[in-house]
Amino acid sequence: MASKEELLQELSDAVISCKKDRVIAAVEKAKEVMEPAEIIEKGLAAGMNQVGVLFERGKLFLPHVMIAADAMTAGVKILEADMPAGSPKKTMGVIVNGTVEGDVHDIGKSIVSTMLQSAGFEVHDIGRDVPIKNFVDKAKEVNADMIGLSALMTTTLPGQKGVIELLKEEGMRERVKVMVGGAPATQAWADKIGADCYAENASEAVTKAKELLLGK
Ligand code: B12
Repeated sequence: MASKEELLQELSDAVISCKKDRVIAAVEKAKEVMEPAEIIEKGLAAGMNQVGVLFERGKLFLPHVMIAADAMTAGVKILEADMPAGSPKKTMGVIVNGTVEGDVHDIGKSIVSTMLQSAGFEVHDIGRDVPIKNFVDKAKEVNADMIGLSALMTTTLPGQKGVIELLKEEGMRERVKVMVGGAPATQAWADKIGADCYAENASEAVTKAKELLLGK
């Protein structure tokens, strides 16, 4: 029987190989002994980060990244089916989540949505490349308690600030909390733009959302 470390390595290697079948096989094996969050964050996402490094160094090209992303998404889908569907309760909190304008990266954002949902929050995932105004409009429509903003590029980070500014203009900032995330976001950035919190990954997003919205 493979150790946990070996299984995590297998998951990561499978994503780097860009082979969907390999990712699916590794996920099926790992889910016997690990929780979905651990498989995603320590296995699949670790591989995806490595893909990013290889891309940056010119060792992998964009089509590889796209195929690797597709393979990772297939792995996450299997795990989603295993996660408690969570009967979303308005009492836990209503969250609008999306990736900001100009940014099509949505794997991490979608994992955050799934995990928040399975923790019991009512989540409205409004997709990727979402204009600032749409976040605020959706928050009004569903009477949101919090907006989650994902940005994966330094060039799209300012969109997070834009949403906070529009919330202020609309007189909604006191009522709607803002959580930011995505690889280039940091706690310092969150403080700078006046977000309520920053979370590094999906598990932390759940913990912080509970702290912010439920006080625990
Ligand atoms: C996969 C990928 C793609 C895929 C995206 C597929 C998809 N459907 O998402 C494709 C191939 C389409 C792509 C395209 C591009 N990409 Co790209 N991509 C990546 C890559 C390799 C991995 C991202 C990923 O999915 N990681 C795995 C997930 C699980 O992690 P994550 O997204 O970070 O999410 C976790 C946390 O950040 C956090 N989180 C995420 N969102 C949120 C939200 C909230 C509210 C919270 C609390 C937390 C949170 O929780 C998540 C789960 O734990 C990164 C490299 C990297 N290391 O990030 C580059 C990267 C982001 N891409 C990059 C670039 C440049 C591009 C392109 C411009 C390339 C090009 N020349 O065309 C285009 C962008 C097009 C656009 N307008 O958006 C650069 C960005 C550089 C920068 N300026 O900052 C990176 C960093 C690669 C690099 N090193 O150069 N890309």
